[in-house]
Amino acid sequence: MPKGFIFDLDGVIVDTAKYHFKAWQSLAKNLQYNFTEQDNEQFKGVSRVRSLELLLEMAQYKATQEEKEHWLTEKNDHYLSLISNMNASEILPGITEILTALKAQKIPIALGSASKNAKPILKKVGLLSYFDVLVDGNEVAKAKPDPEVFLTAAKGLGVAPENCVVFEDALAGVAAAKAAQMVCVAIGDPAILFKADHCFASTAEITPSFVQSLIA
Ligand code: B16
Ligand code: MG
Repeated sequence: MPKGFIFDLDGVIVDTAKYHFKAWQSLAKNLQYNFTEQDNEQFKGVSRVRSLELLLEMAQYKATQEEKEHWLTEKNDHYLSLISNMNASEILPGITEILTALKAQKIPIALGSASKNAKPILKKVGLLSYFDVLVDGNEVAKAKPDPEVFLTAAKGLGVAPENCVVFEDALAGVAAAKAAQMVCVAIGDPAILFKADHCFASTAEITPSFVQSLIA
């Protein structure tokens, strides 16, 4: 059976969550809201628009459509300035080795991310050429936990969903992968990501033999 591998971006390939956090935090200041790291957990894997809605709920602020559009642009501009100097040193441990091993075995690889900035980030860290298919926030109508992002990626790879393996760090992403009938490898807290088939505390713990067992 041909296999396909699908990777989430933020929290799996690179840790851009810290940059999203800074950008949301400075926006929250305008709303007199003290945005914490704990609040930021709820934003992982969640679209930009939905993240702003969550922030407005937290700050108990009723914004006009115009304000929302202004803040979405402001947040993204700030985020883009924060990631402008990203490079290969920000790739999470073991990820380049996994991608290299898959490529050597001609296993097709896709990105399945909620981010609209996924392609420039992959370019900056030098991983773009590993990916046969990119599905990101620009391509999908329904955000995770809807399975659309991963089903579109599987289609692009030409691999049946049940033969796809998804690497995810967010609760919504794990739910999306399981709704797509895919094998899900989670990175993070097993108590939170318990719906995944396998869970590792960090990417550094994923061994080459484990990756081989997913291919076999
Ligand atoms: P952008 P992922 C997600 O990436 C992030 O986890 C989430 O925090 C962010 O709001 C979302 O992308 C949208 O990102 O503002 O760049 O379009 O984890 O799905 O790779
Ligand atoms: Mg993620």
